Amino acid sequence: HSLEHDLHRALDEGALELHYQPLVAVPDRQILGFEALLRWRHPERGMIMPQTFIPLAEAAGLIVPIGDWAIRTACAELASLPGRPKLSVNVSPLQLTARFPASVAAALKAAGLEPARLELEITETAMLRETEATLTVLHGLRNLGVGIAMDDFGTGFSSLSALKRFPFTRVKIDQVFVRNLGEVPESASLLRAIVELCKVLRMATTTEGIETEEQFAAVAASGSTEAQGYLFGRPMPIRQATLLLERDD
Ligand code: G
Ligand code: G
Ligand code: MN
Ligand code: NA
Repeated sequence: HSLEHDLHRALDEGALELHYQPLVAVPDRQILGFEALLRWRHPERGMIMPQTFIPLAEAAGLIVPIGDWAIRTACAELASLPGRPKLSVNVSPLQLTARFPASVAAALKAAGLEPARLELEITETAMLRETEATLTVLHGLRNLGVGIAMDDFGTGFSSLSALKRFPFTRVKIDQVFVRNLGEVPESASLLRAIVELCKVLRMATTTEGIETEEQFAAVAASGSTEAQGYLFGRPMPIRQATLLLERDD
């Protein structure tokens, strides 16, 4: 069988699950919330990562039902955690159909999650087009009170002009900037400049991919107020995320 064939059944068979990676405050490391990340527990091939199956889901017309499932499940699982953590969920540009804001509103209502606790992450790709329809959907989400983050900022397609054209409330600064800190001399200044730019545009920042204390110190110096990376926690099942939160208070 092809992986795509199996993916058609994965949702019905309960083979998809979400792992949660902590988002922490800079510099005190308090847990602010979690990013939900999809995993596919394949009966024969073991755990399959989203980089493999999200493109298949997009090509097979399955990204809308899978994406809806991820948002509903993440809202429901997170609503039961103590301390009102926030929740970030990745969204493919193909999910931004006219019915999407109503579907997000229904997920929030069913879970009893306040809209301000939810943020949707979108990578600016060739698929994220600045059409009237896309902008209407994004403004519809903003009107619900949901945040919208530009994911993987600084890679591939992302551009400064996109930051102004789309109603983003947050920028997630790609791991590549943190990776370069030890190697590329101007990288600390570059990180600071991006954070400064986001402040001018009144957008919050999250710096991704922090693995070491040295990297964390540079992120703190940059003025970025939120961080994510293996230093604080890997993506983990909801039960572990709950334990981490209980330990954090
Ligand atoms: O943990 P990691 O390998 O989990 O995730 C890799 C990438 O897969 C993320 O950067 C994200 O863009 C994508 N991804 C993870 N979960 C989802 C999801 O629920 N929906 C979409 N559209 N993409 C996801
Ligand atoms: O949505 P996005 O592409 O930003 O998803 C985050 C991806 O980055 C996930 O695949 C997640 O597992 C991965 N990730 C998160 N923190 C770290 C880190 O500190 N180091 C590395 N190498 N990967 C990370
Ligand atoms: Mn993301
Ligand atoms: Na991403």
